[in-house]
Amino acid sequence: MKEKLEAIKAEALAKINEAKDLDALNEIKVAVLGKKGELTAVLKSMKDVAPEERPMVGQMVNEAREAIEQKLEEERTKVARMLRTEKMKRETIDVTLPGKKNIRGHRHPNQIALEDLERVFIGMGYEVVEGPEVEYDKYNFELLNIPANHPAKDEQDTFYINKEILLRTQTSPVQARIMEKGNLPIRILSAGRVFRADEVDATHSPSFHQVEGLVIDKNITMADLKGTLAQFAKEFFGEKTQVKFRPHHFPFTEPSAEVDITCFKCGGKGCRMCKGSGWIEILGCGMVHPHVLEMCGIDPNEYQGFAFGIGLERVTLLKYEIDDMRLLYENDVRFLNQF
Ligand code: 2NL
Repeated sequence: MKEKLEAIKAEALAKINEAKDLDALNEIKVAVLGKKGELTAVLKSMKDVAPEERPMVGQMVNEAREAIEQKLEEERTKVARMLRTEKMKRETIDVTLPGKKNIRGHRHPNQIALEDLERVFIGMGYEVVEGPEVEYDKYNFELLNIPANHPAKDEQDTFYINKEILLRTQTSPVQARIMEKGNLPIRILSAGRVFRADEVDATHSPSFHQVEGLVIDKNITMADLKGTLAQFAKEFFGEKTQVKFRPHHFPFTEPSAEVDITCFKCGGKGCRMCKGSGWIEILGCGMVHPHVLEMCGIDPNEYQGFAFGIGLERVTLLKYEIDDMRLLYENDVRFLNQF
């Protein structure tokens, strides 16, 4: 009996020493001290022990139990401490590591150019207006004197939703709506996205942006248009910038002109920027066609007006000397962060 107890005790203590985690310790406890445990079995067999030896055997069982329990407790503490140390090691924060940078948002170069444009015209008393990108044929074409057989109305050039409804090809419909409302005089800048069924290349996109100006008042002449755009060119491209008006044709203006500015890179001497000519085309403009005024409910004998249209992307590409419009639509932060 004595040897058996010694053997149980020795084996239990050895197993406890080898145990690697709390589960293993618990298993040993159950196997030795549990209801069906080895030591418990010895206690149960006390009835086979001679009565005079029972106290002695009992004491030995108790000693073995205490020794095992004590060892279990020691090991439990050791294992728990070890697990904790490992956990702390795993969760250590290296405060000397460089921090993660937050990537900041960035104004798109188109947006920067737009706000620069708007600032100039707001300074001259213009109000910035916006309108729907999905428009009626009436506002996009009809009221702007673009007849049914005009090539711009071809399905090759315009995205139609149905016969009457389309994606606006210019921002003028916003202005036509305002003229139709009849609150005169008018001095507005209409800016926004426009759509044309173009193939993508370095200078074309099916969706781009236009900024259009419209002034309607009594006694407005071509001189007002020229003075306004000359002032705009100086404020936007630099004090030395000169403008040149070349006769042109638009259905919605008469007379019409295209405006060139002296090259802001070379000052007019001729360089790569202006392709050697010293001039850069910047916008289209003209006196609002009397028929357009009439169709929008304004009496052309009483009121006149001028209008101009600027391609925003074109201005952005010029301003930042970017040679491919597609870069403006890719939203690559490595590109955007440069402006
Ligand atoms: C261009 C030419 C232009 C207009 C836009 C306009 C608007 C109304 C009435 C008359 Cl409501 N005209 N806008 C006039 C002339 C030229 O844009 O080449 N844009 C990029």
